[in-house]
Amino acid sequence: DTDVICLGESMVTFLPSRPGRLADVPSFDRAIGGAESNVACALAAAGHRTRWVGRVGTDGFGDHLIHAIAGYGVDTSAVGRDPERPTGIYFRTATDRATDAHEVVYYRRGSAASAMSPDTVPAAAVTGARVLHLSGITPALSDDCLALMRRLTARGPGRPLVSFDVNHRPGLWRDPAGARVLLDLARGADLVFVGEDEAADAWGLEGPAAIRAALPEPAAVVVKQGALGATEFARPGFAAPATPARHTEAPEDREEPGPGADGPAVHEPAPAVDITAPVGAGDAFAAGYLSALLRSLPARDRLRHGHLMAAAALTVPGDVAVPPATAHADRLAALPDADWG
Ligand code: KDG
Repeated sequence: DTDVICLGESMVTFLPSRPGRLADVPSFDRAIGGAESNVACALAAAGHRTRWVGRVGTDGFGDHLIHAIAGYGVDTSAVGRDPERPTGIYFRTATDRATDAHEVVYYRRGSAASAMSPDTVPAAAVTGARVLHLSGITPALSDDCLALMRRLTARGPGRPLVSFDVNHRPGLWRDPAGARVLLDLARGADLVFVGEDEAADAWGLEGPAAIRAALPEPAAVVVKQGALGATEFARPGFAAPATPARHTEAPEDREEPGPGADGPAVHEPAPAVDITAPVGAGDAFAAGYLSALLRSLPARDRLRHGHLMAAAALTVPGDVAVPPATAHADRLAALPDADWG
């Protein structure tokens, strides 16, 4: 049985050997990226049974991704191989410490993952977990990927808890209605992660309360506020199902949260860290939060575990960070408010 299934495109990532503009960097080191597999790797490293569902070419980059992600303990048996299309790759520059900016160039148009669809991703691959984690990158990849996302976020009996990280990537959307599509998909999820800045850019929504008001359907919405911390809005009793959902039968332990009033919003500040590279921090936050949710921890601890995993990702150059040992993270998350942050 699986705790979490993460579905999305993973890419071989090329990290610059030194700072500077992309035009000037002479060489790159190979690493792995992909928002959803980053979440899967961090969750598996934290001890959760995790599957990554994606699609790669039959090229060496595809071999490497599967090997590297499986190396974190992630089940890669449902990853599709496409002999016609290449594995996506991307290059980026180092983060400029003064401006926080970095350049990213993707080579993923027409990639193997862009051919994910309701036909190429078997239902069995995305069935049988407590949580299904998705992101707003996938629907930007192709019409087929959007159709798959619509299917996976359609409400119905017996589905797992659907977690959705908005991950608005304006550069990937060819459709000007992309931001609107993301709002619709988010409304189909049970748990949404979104950045406060991201919601302002994509939807013109200002502040956590306005974001929650625009997303009333999910049982929980987590607004990430950068260095300030994060705020969770959730219906009373929000929890992950105790056992995997089967699409054929409604899980007995799962109460479908109906629309209703939230419990009190919970805000947790983020601990201060010296940032090496911000890429992957949002994925790590989601992994820390989901890990705590799977362990039935309360809102404060869910947010703190999110912050702790994000801190680990912020302080390494690559997209995936090895999370702190759970026992250590538990000790930090239990600190009194005065000592936290
Ligand atoms: O969140 C980190 C991801 O952005 C990175 O790993 C690459 O998935 C990626 C993307 O599409 O930008």
